[in-house]
Amino acid sequence: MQQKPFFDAPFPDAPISDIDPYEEHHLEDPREFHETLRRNGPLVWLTRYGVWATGKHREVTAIFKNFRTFCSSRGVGLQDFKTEEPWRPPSLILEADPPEHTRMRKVLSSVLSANALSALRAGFEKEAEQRVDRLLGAGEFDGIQELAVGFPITVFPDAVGLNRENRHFLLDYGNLVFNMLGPRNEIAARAAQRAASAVAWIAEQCERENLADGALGGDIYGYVDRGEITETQASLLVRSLLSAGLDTTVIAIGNMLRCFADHPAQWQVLRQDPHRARFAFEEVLRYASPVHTFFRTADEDTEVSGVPIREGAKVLLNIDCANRDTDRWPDANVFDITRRPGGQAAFGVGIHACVGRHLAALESEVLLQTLAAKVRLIELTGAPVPDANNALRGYRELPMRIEAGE
Ligand code: OVM
Repeated sequence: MQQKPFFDAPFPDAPISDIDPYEEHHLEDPREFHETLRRNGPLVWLTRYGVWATGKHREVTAIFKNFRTFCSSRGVGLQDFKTEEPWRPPSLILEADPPEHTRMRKVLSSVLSANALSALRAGFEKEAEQRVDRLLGAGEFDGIQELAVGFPITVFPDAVGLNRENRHFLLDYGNLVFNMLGPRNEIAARAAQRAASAVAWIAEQCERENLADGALGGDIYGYVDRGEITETQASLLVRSLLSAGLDTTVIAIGNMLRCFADHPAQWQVLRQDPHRARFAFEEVLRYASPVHTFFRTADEDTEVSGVPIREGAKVLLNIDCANRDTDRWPDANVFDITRRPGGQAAFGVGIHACVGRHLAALESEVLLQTLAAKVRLIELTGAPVPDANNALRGYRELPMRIEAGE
């Protein structure tokens, strides 16, 4: 048998663990890893990878906020871009620090502002209604294929301005991007195999001539025309939309369906007052966070909550554990859409907090409101099949049915 790697603790008496959070069973069910993080907190050294890890809300938030010491330009996965070659040209926004990050962020945050997106709502509603009406007569169906994938895979590429062919490549690509944030394990290898044709296809879709006018992709190229960014930068910013924009919302919607199927009383609370959809979505993100892990890299010697961290150290930030931290929310393990889940970390915190969150919220909110208006009951009809991913946590299959009701 192959010897497991072992990285010595960086100082005597450092809290250490040999757990491998990237084993498939931990990715599918993180409770044991979360327990390890809590028991050894606030930071624990993972001997299998030679990285620090935290799942405490306080430390996760503090590290996200401290973007000068804990940089993103050395990669937000397990790999350090300073010593290892990234698998693709780094993202100009995700894998960048100020001041470069700031300029790119400005472009994407105005293209993706709540205001700029409001024109999309009516089209999203129409698509959601047709889809839900069709499923009401369908009996048993797979909630992942029919709703979590089916809805965003139509409205999102339309919003960006992609043409209609080969849209399934978007899922393969997003899946690869997130898996490549972890170790080069079996899961990452399978993702790379599946996405073999997607990588070149994505690069092509990012070119100006393949993007419809009057959609988000074209809006990004508008900044080229005004001399604010280069053509190459625009294509990489479109690549960011395509990398981060689909798999994340697919998983969020899948997790949302599971949350309400498991908590029928909460479904009734929402149906009484569909305007709660926006808060309900935030609570889903807190309770079942789609992105479980991002890393930061210490760019200088520092300390966090008394733990010394050396320059070059990677820190694993376990977002879904932080979002279940009972020091932050005493009833963190209760799914309650009436809470104000302010401070939930699923979109990240600080300068890198999700720039597409308004689009994600719009998609989820429209679907949720449509379901709330037409559906009395959301019910699982079989066991959900988890989808192991090095950075995302969601389902591959969700057998379910929905029942009509005013
Ligand atoms: C990007 C990118 C990729 C993955 C995730 C992400 C969550 C961004 O290419 O910029 O944010």
